[in-house]
Amino acid sequence: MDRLLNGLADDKTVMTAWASVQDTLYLSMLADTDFEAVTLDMQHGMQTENSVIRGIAAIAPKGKPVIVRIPVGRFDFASKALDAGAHAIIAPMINTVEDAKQLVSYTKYIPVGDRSYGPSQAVSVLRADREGYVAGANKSTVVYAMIETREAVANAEAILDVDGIDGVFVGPADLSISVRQNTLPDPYGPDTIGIVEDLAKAAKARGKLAAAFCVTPEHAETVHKLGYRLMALGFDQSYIANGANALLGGLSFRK
Ligand code: 3PY
Ligand code: MG
Repeated sequence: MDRLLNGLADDKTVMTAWASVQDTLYLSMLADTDFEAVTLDMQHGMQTENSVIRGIAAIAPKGKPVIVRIPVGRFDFASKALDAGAHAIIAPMINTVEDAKQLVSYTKYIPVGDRSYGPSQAVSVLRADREGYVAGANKSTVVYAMIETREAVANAEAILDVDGIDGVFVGPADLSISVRQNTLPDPYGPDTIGIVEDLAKAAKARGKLAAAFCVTPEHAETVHKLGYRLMALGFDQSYIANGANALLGGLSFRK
């Protein structure tokens, strides 16, 4: 049950794929790569409620944890994604303690939150036992608050102090847009890298997790050095284009 937490234990890292494409055949192929987890992105990616439920059912039997990034404020679906067998929720734009408490109320069972009971699909796809799933779910399912605005940065320590928030997830594009008040993102640029560093320290000081979205391997190297241990790297288009172009680029007769 602790598939994601086992991967993160003892300061180990988990690299997650980031999937926008809905097709279950594609998602099951993605689960066969060396990524340790697969994230289904509903906020900017094209995942829908239906594709997330079917995607989890395609990936979970392969033993890889599925993470779901919900659309802004869709805490009801966070609950349902856990019921479908997701191991973690990434909630975008958690800007206040109130946002964080609402998120927790939908995603953690009592006494931490008010998650409603109905884990049949989760126990089926995870091959789990019902009582064990429910007893362990508050620990085995991980809730990340995305910190990606100036307001969220100001409230980050208080958000991390909310019982049931397991960690922060940095959205470097929105964070840079908000901090710089410039619509052109500058992920992990000079205006935000100090904030990114402080967020990891604040999480660590509370025994919580630090995670981040990375477009390039250089981003992942940077945040890994700052203490981040769950990192999303790339997205479908880069997997397909980089893979295809690397194969073609290796052909001497095309040079
Ligand atoms: C951001 O960089 O703002 C994200 O949300 C990553 O997807
Ligand atoms: Mg964002």
